[in-house]
Amino acid sequence: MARPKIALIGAGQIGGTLAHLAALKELGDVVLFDIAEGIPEGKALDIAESGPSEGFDASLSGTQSYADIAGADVCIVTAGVPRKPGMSRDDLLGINLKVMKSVGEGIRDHAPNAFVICITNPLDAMVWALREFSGLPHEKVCGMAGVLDSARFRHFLAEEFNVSMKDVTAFVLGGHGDTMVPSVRYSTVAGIPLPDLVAMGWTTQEKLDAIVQRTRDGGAEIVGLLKTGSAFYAPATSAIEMAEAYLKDQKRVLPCAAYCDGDLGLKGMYVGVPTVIGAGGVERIVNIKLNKEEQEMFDASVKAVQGLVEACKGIDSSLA
Ligand code: A3D
Repeated sequence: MARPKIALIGAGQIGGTLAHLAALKELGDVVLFDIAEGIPEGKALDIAESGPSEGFDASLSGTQSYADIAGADVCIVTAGVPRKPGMSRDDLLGINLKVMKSVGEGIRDHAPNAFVICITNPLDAMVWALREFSGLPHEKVCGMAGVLDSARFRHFLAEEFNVSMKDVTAFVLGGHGDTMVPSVRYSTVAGIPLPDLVAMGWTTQEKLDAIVQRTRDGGAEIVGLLKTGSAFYAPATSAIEMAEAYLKDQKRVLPCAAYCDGDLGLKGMYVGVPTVIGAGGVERIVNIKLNKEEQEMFDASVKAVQGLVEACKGIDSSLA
């Protein structure tokens, strides 16, 4: 059987890291696409030259032509611009919406059977627009944010409790923005929910609140440190986890920006929810019950995403 084909649209910081990880994990052959001439070709060659030392079998190439992504099984989209210190993700909307149009049309014309994972910000609105421009089935287009936000939450919790992060589960709901909802009640250490751990004296409510806020600000913390761009190692790792779940039909339960139509009380929109990812793409949305406080936070997050989607419709009349 031929190796799967993985198309990476955008060969910047995240795109290059995605290519490296996909090759190291032998997930398939990688095509890096970017409008910047030389960058995808250079990164592809550089990573390919690490193959003999690492001992992976994967071919890597770079291109400026959508024809070269033909037949891709997975497309991961990072094309666009990242934020700089002082910018919010929402400030990127106008410029990245135009990018989603060309990318969506490129995928529609050359890789209509792919499982598409969008990473470009502002995430929830961009994945919605990308789906509209591409016309692919909703279950085959999703956005990466929840896996990353949850990984940040898990990392901070593992540090606080001084336990292995393998034993910490957590998930984050809602839009990938300042209104995201790290779920305390559904996050655990070895199955013990965080509120129980507070009652057991493992941490205090104040410390837990601070970790929740640090998770919400996790992207900005890294932007503030790097100054020239945003996080890329953990975002790439998170998207690879999703791509692997699809390619290997793992049926992983992962939070991602998925199309909700009747799920969690939502009608026809993309937002971060727990999902099952397998060979069918987003095969299922886990319709968890929220308590009053969680529901209020989730509603505020949904409203923020809806505002961005409306802004997209205002900019591009074909989306209205
Ligand atoms: P960067 O290193 O700038 O790479 C973006 C690449 O996109 C550049 O190489 C550009 O040349 C290329 N590009 C621009 N326009 C086009 C186009 N029309 N077609 C193809 N390629 C194009 O950015 P990055 O890799 O650090 O980040 C990429 C995106 O991911 C940004 O929008 C970030 O805000 C976003 N991001 C999202 C998360 C989430 O958790 C959702 C996390 C981190 C970054």
